[in-house]
Amino acid sequence: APQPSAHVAILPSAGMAHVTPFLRFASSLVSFGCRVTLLRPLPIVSSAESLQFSDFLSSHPSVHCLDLHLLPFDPSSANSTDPFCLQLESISRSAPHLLPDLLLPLDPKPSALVTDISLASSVAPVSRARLNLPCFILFISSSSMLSFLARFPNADDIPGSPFVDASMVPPVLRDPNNLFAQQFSANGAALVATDGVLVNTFDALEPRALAALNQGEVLEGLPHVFAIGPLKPLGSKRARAMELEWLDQQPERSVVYVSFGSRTALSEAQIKELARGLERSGFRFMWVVKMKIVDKEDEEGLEGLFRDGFMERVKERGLVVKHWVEQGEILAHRAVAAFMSHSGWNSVTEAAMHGVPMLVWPLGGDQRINAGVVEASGMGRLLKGWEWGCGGEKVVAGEVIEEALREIMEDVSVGAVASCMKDEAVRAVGVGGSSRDRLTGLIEKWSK
Ligand code: BUP
Repeated sequence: APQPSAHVAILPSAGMAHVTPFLRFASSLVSFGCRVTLLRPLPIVSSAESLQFSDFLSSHPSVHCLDLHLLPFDPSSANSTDPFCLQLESISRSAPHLLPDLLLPLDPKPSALVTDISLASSVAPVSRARLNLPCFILFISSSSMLSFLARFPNADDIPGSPFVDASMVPPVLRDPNNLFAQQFSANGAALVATDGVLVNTFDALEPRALAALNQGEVLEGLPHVFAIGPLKPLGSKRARAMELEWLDQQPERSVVYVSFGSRTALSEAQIKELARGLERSGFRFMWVVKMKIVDKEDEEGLEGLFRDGFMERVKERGLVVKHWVEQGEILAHRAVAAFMSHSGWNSVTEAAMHGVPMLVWPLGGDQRINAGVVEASGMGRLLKGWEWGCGGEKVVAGEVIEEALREIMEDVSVGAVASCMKDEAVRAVGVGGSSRDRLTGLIEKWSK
């Protein structure tokens, strides 16, 4: 077959959940012979993101990186204190001014611009009008979330996603004055002005939502939705970490992996109850504790947090860490039996890819809808009694957590579904697989 000559410009936004799938996508494009120009917004909020960009660039020397130096932005002019939300606003305001100077001189010219949904309303119009480039969205959440976004603010009766209802709308989206709610609404409205939406999902995980989106049932005029996932993790060149060595010592399928993602910290009271639940359950566990939203500020040691001897009492069967771990490799490890997660979409796709059943505990944003996808697929369960605020101002008792852990560890049916999901995920991205064929089809289109 002739080598593709597609040249794709990629503009991610802020936060690990956004940057990770973009770099995975860029890596796939490179593996199919595409030329990739990566636009990197600077400065970067978290250390984890900086490190991920630099690791990616050193392992993908053919990728051309252009820095997008964000224009000065007064955070007090935006109604939010969330550092990631503010960064996103800053990228969104700067990108339309900076993109023409960065992209127009490129030779060969890119054939498409792929950007994040959080930048759709600012970037899509510029892409078409000033850059003369088709603009695609790489949607970093579930197809059900895409359907919700397309119909926002209406959350009831979404075709293909019958489990979604108004109670799943995160509190932040119920306040029309909130910056995030305003960004969300503008970006949803911009979907129809894009040339296609690529989603990090696969047919077997969200069959009904994908069908409804592409049959025009969700929103008239919506461009085509391409399920191209699960996007393959980049892999690490670093030395094998201590947590993997620890897992090597544990019996097959015996460990609960606990992590609530890179953005949200549980309250201190909740961290203590979670410790109690894990201890009471008697299961082996690996827990990534996060106490501050931005990693650079997370300096308090674990000793200061657990002063009651918890660490000492569980040291034979529990590993508690506060640093960044290679989650992909942990979920792939034979010792891991279940994943207690906030149901960030990357985490869900990684669990699906490795056939790990999930106990989901949403904390914000798209996570409750993603948790609905997990439940509907059969590969996991929602924490019993869950409601918005659990983990923050509402503290879930250790006994409830203990019970939920027992249920997920002993549920044979979720285990069986998760294991089928793994086979389906492997099939989707393998030769002749649905996700792979869609991506190569797009590359072919971009090569013309
Ligand atoms: Br924490 C952590 N190691 O220690 P999500 C996360 N990750 O590899 P998020 C690690 O970051 P939102 C760690 O594998 C996933 O690819 C993890 O993305 C990786 O949640 C990514 O799961 C996290 O989508 O974002 O970042 O909390 O709240 O927006 O869903």
